[in-house]
Amino acid sequence: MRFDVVTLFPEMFSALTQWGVTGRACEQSLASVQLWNPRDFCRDSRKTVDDRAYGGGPGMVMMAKPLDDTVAGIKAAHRDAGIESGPVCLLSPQGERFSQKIASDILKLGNLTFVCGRYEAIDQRFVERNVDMQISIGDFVLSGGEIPAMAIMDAVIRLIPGALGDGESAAQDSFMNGLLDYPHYTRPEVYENLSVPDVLLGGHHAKMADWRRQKSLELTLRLRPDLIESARANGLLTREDEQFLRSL
Ligand code: 4G3
Repeated sequence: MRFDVVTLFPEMFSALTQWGVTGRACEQSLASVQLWNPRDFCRDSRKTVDDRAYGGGPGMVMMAKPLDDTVAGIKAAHRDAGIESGPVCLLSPQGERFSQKIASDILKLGNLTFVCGRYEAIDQRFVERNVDMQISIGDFVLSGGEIPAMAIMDAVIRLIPGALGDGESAAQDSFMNGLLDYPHYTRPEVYENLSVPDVLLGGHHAKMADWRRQKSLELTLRLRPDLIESARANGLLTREDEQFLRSL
């Protein structure tokens, strides 16, 4: 999976590329994150990337030209590398809400370019000429698109076969089955008067699997009933699941 990222703050991405599961995936070349700074595509000596908004108002707007030239540079690099350019995605509160489904769709693309906005906004003519899709990670405003881009890349990289080590499995993750995760415990057996549920100590594997499934269903029904509806619509609930849900 190759990501190209347009950002005024490329150093931020070491949080993704240098640490943990995502860092290892980059090291093993399962994922590659190429960083592109629009300042490097400026022709003026001041390296200007922003200007005041037409119509007035507070805050600056990112200029179309440096961003346009950066995306053109990325597409030229793809051509040189013999890679098919994937879509250009703007991180924006106006975008489609990110989800596990979108993460797996991005993985199938194989290549995606993220544009991370800074300042108040981006010139609309850059958006019209270059942006194929807009994604939001939630209904809130951040100071830039870098953290949303990293959140999305993390979710996608975890899905690359081999990115998770032995004992970690994306298939077991919460949401891969459309439900919330069940509770987890480790040693000690009693902590501050709170015991690990007996069923997890008994070593009866079918019973433990049933308990975990039921806890997932119970928590999801209580906290996110909308996910139960979707799981049902997607055929992810068995007759046993439905019977258990009716018993609650
Ligand atoms: C405004 C994404 C702000 C326009 C980006 C980019 C939140 C999200 C920004 C724009 C962002 C999100 C940068 N804040 N909810 N800030 O995913 O194109």
